Amino acid sequence: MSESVSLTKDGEIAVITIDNPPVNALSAEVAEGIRAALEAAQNDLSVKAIVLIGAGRTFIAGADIKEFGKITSGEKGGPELNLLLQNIEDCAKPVVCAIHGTGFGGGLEVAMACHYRIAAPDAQVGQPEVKLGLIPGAGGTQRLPRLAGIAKAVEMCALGDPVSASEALKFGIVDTIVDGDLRQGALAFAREAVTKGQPPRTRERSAKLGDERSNAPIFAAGRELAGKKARGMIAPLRAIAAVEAAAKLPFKEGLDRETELFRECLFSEQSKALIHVFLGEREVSKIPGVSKDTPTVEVRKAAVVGAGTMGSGIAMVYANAGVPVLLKEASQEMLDRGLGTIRRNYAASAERRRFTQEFVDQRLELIRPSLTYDDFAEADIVVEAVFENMELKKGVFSELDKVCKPDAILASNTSSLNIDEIASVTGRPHQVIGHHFFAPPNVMRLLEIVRGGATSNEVVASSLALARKLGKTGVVVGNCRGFVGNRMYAPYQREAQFLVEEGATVEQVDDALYSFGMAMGPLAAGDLSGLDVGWRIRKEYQHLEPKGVRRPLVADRLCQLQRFGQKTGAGWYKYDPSDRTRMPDPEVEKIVEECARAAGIDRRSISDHEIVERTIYALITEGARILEEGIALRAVDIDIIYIYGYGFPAHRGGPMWYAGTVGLKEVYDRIRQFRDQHGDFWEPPPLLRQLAERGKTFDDFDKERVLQLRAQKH
Ligand code: 3H9
Repeated sequence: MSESVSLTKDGEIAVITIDNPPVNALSAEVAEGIRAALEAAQNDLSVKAIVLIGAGRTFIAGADIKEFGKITSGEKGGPELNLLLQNIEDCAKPVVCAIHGTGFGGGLEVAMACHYRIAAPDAQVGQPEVKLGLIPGAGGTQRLPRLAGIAKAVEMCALGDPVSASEALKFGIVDTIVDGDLRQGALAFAREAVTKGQPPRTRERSAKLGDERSNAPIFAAGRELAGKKARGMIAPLRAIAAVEAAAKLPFKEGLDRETELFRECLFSEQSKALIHVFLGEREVSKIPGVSKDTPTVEVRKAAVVGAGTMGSGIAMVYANAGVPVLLKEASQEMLDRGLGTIRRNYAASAERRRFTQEFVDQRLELIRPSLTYDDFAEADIVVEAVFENMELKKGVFSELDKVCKPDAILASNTSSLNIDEIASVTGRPHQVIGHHFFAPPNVMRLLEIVRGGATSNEVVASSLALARKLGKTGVVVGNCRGFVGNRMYAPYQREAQFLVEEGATVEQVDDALYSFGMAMGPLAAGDLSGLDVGWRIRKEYQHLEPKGVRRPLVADRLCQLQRFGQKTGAGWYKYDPSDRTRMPDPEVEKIVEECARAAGIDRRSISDHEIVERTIYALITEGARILEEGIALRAVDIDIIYIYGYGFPAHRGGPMWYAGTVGLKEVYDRIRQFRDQHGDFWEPPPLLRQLAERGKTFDDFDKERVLQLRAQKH
């Protein structure tokens, strides 16, 4: 057949097996292999029924994502999947699809074109295309409503979340669940199917398609939900339009409409950005010196020092992954406060039905409070999460050095301090690493893994494996002030504040960036995390600041007035004490005007466009410096950090990818204008100049980097 598709026989049943590791992606070659195998099975008179099954860990997990770029660049045409699926559906012999692992995207579409579907108990099916900025493009929006009904199809196609085998059975997506050997189950099912006569064709079903009156509220609710859950994204709305076509048009016309909408999405900037994010999320775990064979420490027990907001949240992250964790504080009062926060967070999750009460009780049992370092010798990892102060952290690490076992990982949750300096107080700097979690740690996906000068490859590999176990995306970065995330955040915040001093209102800055797609505007985000945190860090680093350089004035002024943000009821905004509703504060406007007057700034009217350029280009400028210095390995590492740690919109691909969509030359020219207008912060880094002048993007930089890394390996 082909290398990835084989045809075998078991008596009168032909078995088509797809074997395209790691996830049996439906590449053009696999599609051609299935077509040829089907044709051979149809022509074989001794064959009475056909089973389609995947080898390895999963059935087809979707079309081959890596082929999309070739299609949009015109290098390759798309596989003719609709024709293949029609051939399967038209087959006169019953075709039984056996699903295990993840029958996703094109995989579910193939399955729905088969006459029968059986699933392993732990299988999942779904149409996750929207997460890649696409819609199902091989009949998923037309066949799924015919099997599962309009409401379920809208939910699955517009939100992209998978359903379990049992839910798939309940909604008629699969016909039965097979315990035990799936292949044997499929063979038995196929033999039975032979006796049933004309096999059912999904495209001919219409009983679940509803009518205009019953469907209208479903589409309206779907659009509203998609607008909230996937703000700014086109694909979910196009997916609903395609399901709407299934309800209104004959199958063939619905399929044509789906193809039209699929192509619109495929060629969109959003889809290219989201595919970059999908592949990037996997790329970031590829680190020179770290391979599958690098030995790792298996984390069975953990300990956290410090039960503040971060420490308590980190303890929850470990407990949620089933790892027993010691939580140490200096005083009973602080420990009780931390445990109180944990209990409240779990209670809220149980209330929202995110966790069951039983799960919550089990997790709470895993968190053991402590006032001493007793039992720390048992921990495979310790995460220090005390106040952001070097002396304090050094004190903790010299204690840890005394009490922890030699191969324990000693991690600091510092968000900006020098890891090498922290490690220097221990006799084992190779075991020390930064594990920078983001607030709230039990919610945010990012773990910035900070590699010190002496950190061993084993500790880096263990940290990456641990991130996966904890459900986090780990990105390895180098050691510098603020690492990648906070180092870039400083100029972003600086520009947001300068814009306010120069004439924009606080709300205008936040609204402009929210409309751009950020989860929250920078000033509202400052109020949420607490303005005192940055104030303390600024004071700690004051001696390093160059003299005579413009610095934001308002935040320090707010802190001097004890306006630390939401927790004190006032910061950049004021907050309703009953429900923390945010309100503009004329007091702040007065403070801003005073600061601007004192600094001799002529306030002016500022456009939303300038707000986005000044803040986002500040991220890009610092990101380019970080890349140049090798603090981040690839531009995509920065993109992933910003999407999962700072609420950058995934459909814009991260700041470095976004720069390429604007055009690096355009960004570079604008940055030079900003330098002329606003000073040397904006001096464009040489890397940015070189790429811009050569007509390249940061993605081109990454491609070269990946090739260099591969060459080093061989
Ligand atoms: C689609 O189907 C469109 C259709 O409607 C038809 C249109 C005409 N293609 O995630 P992992 C790679 S759109 C190519 O680490 P896990 C992945 O990059 C598609 N490669 O494993 C990685 O490579 P590497 C709809 C793929 O066990 C390796 O496999 N489908 C694909 O944690 C392992 O991946 C989806 O969106 C692919 N489709 O999770 C499903 N999928 O080792 C996307 C994975 O080089 N995939 N790879 O880094 C997933 O959600 C997860 O990969 C899955 C496995 C849950 C399947």
